[in-house]
Amino acid sequence: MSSTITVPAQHALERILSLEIVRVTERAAVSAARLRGRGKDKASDQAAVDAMRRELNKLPIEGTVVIGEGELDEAPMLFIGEKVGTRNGPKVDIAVDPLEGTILCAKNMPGAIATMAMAEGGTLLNAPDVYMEKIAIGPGYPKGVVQLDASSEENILNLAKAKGVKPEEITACILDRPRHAELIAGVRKVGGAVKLISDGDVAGVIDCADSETTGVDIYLGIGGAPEGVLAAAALRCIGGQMQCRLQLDTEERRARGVTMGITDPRKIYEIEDMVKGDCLFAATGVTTGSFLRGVRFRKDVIETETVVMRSITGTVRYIRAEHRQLDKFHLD
Ligand code: VTB
Repeated sequence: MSSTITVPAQHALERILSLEIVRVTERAAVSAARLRGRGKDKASDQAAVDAMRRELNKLPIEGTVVIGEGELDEAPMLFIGEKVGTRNGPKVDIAVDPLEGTILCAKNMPGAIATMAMAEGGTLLNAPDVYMEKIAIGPGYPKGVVQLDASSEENILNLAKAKGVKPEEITACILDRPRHAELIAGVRKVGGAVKLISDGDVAGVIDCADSETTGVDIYLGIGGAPEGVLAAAALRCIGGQMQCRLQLDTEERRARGVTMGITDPRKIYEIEDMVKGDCLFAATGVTTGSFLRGVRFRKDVIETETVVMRSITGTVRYIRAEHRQLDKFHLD
């Protein structure tokens, strides 16, 4: 007797897209990696943007970039509102950061990635390109154990209690910026450790989801809003908690928020507010980091490592690819 498994059309398509988006971040990562260590952050970013856009336009989707390289007047490509894809497929929202960690790439330092997320049309937060306050932890904790508006002291103590360890065993990942001096002092005051990163807070948030491997339990601090939405998409797939607030602290920023539908400038966003439906997330290593190996250029082969996640099933795949036909790599 044979049985047929019926997969809803929309989901079947989504499954295929989860592999399609791997190509997008792979190509962006390879293009950026060619410029690793050249001290050219803008050029490597541009290379990643070009490659990502070219690949996105091959996908069978009717895509709208909602998190991109910037708002229309400041970004010629992959700007917020740009339409991508063949227009022959589902309506989807796209969030991209073709090169997250441009400086890391320019200096050939660990942790640069090419990343994107895709979600059903109208379900990703349309965030202006401003700063965002963020707090994130991995899965397995009671809801609300850490809070954006609590002090870092309180958050470390509450997290340690929930984890069943001493505060000394908690590590917070924080961007190394003068604006975080108080936050860092608070973590250390109660015995917690701080892992400072120079850039790359998408990876900083993702690291919280696997603290045994990465040694990071909590992400704290102010980073970019686009990176916040991308990180929320990843956590929606693998579990965890996140609270964020856009820094709409000037009239001009509040007005930009309003044009994107943000009427409450002080709103605290949880993962489900930033990524309302099912989503896919992919990231390819440009330089080797905590969870991805960087691009390797061998004699006849280019190797990439990509993680791709799917929220509907929570599946996380690591895809190591060997790319041949190097002469065609830019063209096909
Ligand atoms: C973060 C980080 C980025 O910007 O969002 C950070 O993820 C925040 O901005 O990799 P400042 O650099 O202005 O503090 C990056 O470091 C660079 O885009």
